[in-house]
Parts: sequence; structure tokens; C-alpha cells
Amino acid sequence: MSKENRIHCAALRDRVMSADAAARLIPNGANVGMSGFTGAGYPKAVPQALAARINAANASGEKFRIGVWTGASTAPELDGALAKVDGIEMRLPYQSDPTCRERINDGRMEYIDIHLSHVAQFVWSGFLGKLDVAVVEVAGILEDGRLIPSSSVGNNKTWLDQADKVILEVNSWQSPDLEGMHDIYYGTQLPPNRQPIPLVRASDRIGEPYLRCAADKIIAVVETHSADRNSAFSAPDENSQRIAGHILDFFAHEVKKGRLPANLLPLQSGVGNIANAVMAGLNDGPFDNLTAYTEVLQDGMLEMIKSGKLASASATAFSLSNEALAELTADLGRYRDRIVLRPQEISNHPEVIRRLGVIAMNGMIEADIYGNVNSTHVMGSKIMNGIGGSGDFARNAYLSIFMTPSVAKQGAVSCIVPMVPHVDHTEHDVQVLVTERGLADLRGLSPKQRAKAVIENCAHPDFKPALTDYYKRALDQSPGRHTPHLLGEVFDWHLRALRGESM
Ligand code: 0RQ
Repeated sequence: MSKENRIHCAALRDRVMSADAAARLIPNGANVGMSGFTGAGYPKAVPQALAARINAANASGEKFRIGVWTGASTAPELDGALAKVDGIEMRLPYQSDPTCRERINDGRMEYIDIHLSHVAQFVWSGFLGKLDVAVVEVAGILEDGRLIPSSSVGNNKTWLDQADKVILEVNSWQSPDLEGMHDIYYGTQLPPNRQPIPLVRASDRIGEPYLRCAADKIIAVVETHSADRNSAFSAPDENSQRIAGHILDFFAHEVKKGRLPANLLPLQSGVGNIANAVMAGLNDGPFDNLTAYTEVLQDGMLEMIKSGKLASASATAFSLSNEALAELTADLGRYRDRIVLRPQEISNHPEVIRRLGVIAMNGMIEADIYGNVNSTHVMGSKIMNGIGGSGDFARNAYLSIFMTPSVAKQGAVSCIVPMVPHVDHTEHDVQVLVTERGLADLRGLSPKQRAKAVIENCAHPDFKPALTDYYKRALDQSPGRHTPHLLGEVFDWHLRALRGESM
């Protein structure tokens, strides 16, 4: 496929129109399934044209709002543009946009924050209502109408299948060499007809490289040439490096004990700078011939493929800096053999994650002394991003690791607390907690043993006395001594932090 001519299907060439014309085909109140996952492969023109249309409707006193469903987070041109004009009635399943966050926390936008692996089956089963329109970015259209996916797959297969009408954005900025990198599996079914997913190695290809869409549903094709969000990563800071160091030491210990093979197990890594620092640590570390079964492929993993440390990586999306993207594009032919992009119902599938024995590593907002983790709600009520894929992986992984600096907000807030005010990952799903202070291996420990390990290994020295004091008093006064708590004061911990009081 050439860089310029991306639409090879004659029937669809007739449906090429402007983004404004395509946006006019989306009715008020529609549920719209958009492509996009961690700032990659989202539609760039139609959402902005729609936002302009909504803005005009707002000015004339007409209320125009839609439901926005995606793979995961997108970018200012989609989430930002639509949120700014108050155009989103309901958002799901994950966002990380500052304007969306503000609207959700102000109570002006509804948000359903769900496991990313659940979205497809929720839509197939109709739990989320009817999907009216799909707006999906692709890298090209073949003569027979099959679609070359772009830099993310996310829920695109489901959107194209379930929506009544489809708008395609054909983005010539996406490399034509992406063709062949994707693996779209069409074998998933709802119970009771479900069959095993035949994926036994992280790098297996079990589907086909193209997305299918019935041509008669495609109501518009919009040509674009626009870059993905591509945000820069900061160089690993001291805390991230320390966290990475603890994790690497732990892996070495587990290999020595015979609990992990010498090339570890397929790695899953969340987004952000700590995750990237862990990858940088692994790149310089002693483990070779590694594999990844993850949802997002960041700079760190690309670097590991380049260096030869990572033999293969399976994901549903890229999330790269401009420099890493240039590196990928320059050598896509070579990277294509080592990278597979899949629908998120497969990249995050519990069956596959459990079979492969994935090592899951995700960030968190805070953990409590018993190992429950809050990944989403600051002060228990304000959404940050969402659970994303962290639950899909943590619950089903062979080894489930959560990491954070021991303090947030310039040291004012402890990320280790007596009881988390919102639980995303329960004590039963959290096996290892890591801060720059150290690592607590919670496997095989009772609640009281866990509390000691977490306070001792993970808490910041400024907060250790208060946590120890709480735990001791709880042990003495709690109505039950299995997981001791002082319920009357447990949330005062957060309220005191909010009031800026010392602990
Ligand atoms: O806010 O920038 O306003 O100061 O939370 O914190 O330290 O920059 O960490 O970028 O790694 O994000 C859990 C949010 C961590 C992320 C979370 C404040 C802190 C800052 C961000 P400011 P950092 P990170 C793969 C898997 C859920 C989804 C997931 C996340 C902001 O990892 O969204 O894992 N995870 N998906 O100041 C108050 C605390 C705080 C706190 C941090 N204890 N109290 N504020 N912050 N700790 C990806 C997908 O699924 C798509």
C-alpha cells in the first residue's frame, strides 16, 4: 500500500467526504464507538468536527450530547474537544483526559470505569445499550474492503461489528508498513458457545491481519494526515530507578528459588514513567530472551526489542514518544516480526493471561497495610483515570505487582495508608507491593503478617510511626483480630491529610 493512496476499494471511494459532512451524520443522543487506546489510533478529524457542531448547537440553546465509547484513553482532539463543549453524556471504559476528569468529578459527565476485557462482551450482550455509530481510524482499505488497522486495535473489531453505521478515518500519517502487524481474532463467542482461545505463546498469531466491516454500513470515509498523541517520557527519576531496582532484585531471587524461569514469564507493564523505568532496568539487567504480553507498548519495551532483550511483544496499542515512533517507523519491517497488536478482548483476556503466567506490573494511587490497592480514586471519591487493564492482569497474573513512590504531593501524602478509601484490587489479588523504600512480598502471609511487611518495607519514614501506632492500637482495640481496624478513625487519616494536618 503506498503512502498516498490508501483507499483501494472502489465502492468506498465514492463515500469520501469532509470531516464536517461526516460529523453531520452523527445524531444527537447517539452512542458512538471510537477507536483509540492510550493516545494511539484514535480518530483525529471527526470528533473535532462534531465538537464544533455541538458548540454551535449549545450556542443556539439546543442540547446535543453523545455517548463516547473507546478502547481506552485518547487525546485532546477527541476526549478534550468533546468534553470542552460538554458534548459527552456518558464516557466508557477508560479516560485520562484533564477536561474529562474535571467534568466527571464535577458530576457533569457520567463515566463507567470498567475492566477493559469486559467491554466487548458487555456490548455484544447489549448491557450498554445500542451502539449507533462507529468512528474508526484505519491505515488503509484493501480492494476487497478489508481494513488495515492503525496504531491501536482496542475495541475496533467490536465497534465495526456492532454499530449500525460506520465512519472510517483513513490516516495517511500512519505507516503503510503497519500492514501485517495485527492479529484480529474472530473466534470469540458469548457463553454457552465459548471455545478455548488457541493462544499458548505470547507471540502466537491466531487470527488475520485485517479488520472486516460490511461495506453497506460504511456511511462516510474521511481522509486525514495527523499524528498520534505521542507524549514524551521523562528520564527515570531516582524513585523510579529504585523501584525498578527492587523489582529486578526480586526477579533474580525468584529465578534462584526456581519459581521463575531464567527468561522470566511474559511481562505486562502499565503506562507511565515508573513502568518505563522498570523496562529500562530490565534492558540493562541480566535477563535475556524476554517476552511481553501486555496492553500498551511504551518506549521502554521498544528499546528492549531493539537491544534484543525482548524477543517478542504482544499488545493492543502503542504509546510512544516522538523519538521512539521515529525509530519504529524507520525499521517497521523488522519490528513487525516481533510485535503483535490484538483486540483488547484478547490482549487482556483472563484465560490467556492465566495460561501464559503473566507477570503484571501496574501503578497505583495508594495501598493499605493489608495489601488492598486503590488505583483510581483520590480521597476515595475523585476519579484520576480508571482501572483500565490493571484488574484484568492483576487478578489473573502468575505474579501481580503494584508500585508507587511511598509519598505523593511533595511528601505531604503517604501512599501507604491504614485502609484504602476505594478498592480496585483486593488483598486477594495483590501479591507484591513496591515503593522506592523496598518491596513487600505478600504471598503466603496472613493479614497481620502483611501489615508488618508493608509498613516495614514500603512506608516512608515520615509516616512509619503513625502507621505503626495505628496498627498497634487496632491490634489492641479492634472488634476482630484477624484484620484489625479502628473503623471510627480509619478515614480520618485521609481527612487529616486533606486539612494539611501532620500525622
Ligand atoms: O497527580 O499530577 O496532579 O500531581 O496521581 O501520579 O505519581 O504521576 O503516577 O502517572 O504512574 O499514575 C495510579 C494514576 C499512577 C496510574 C496511576 C497523584 C499524583 C499525580 C499521578 P498530579 P504519578 P502515574 C495500563 C494499566 C490505573 C490504570 C492502570 C493509573 C497523579 O498508574 O491510572 O493501571 N492506574 N492501567 O500526585 C493523592 C495519592 C496519590 C496521588 C498519586 N496517594 N494521593 N494523589 N497521586 N498518588 C494502562 C491502561 O489500562 C490503559
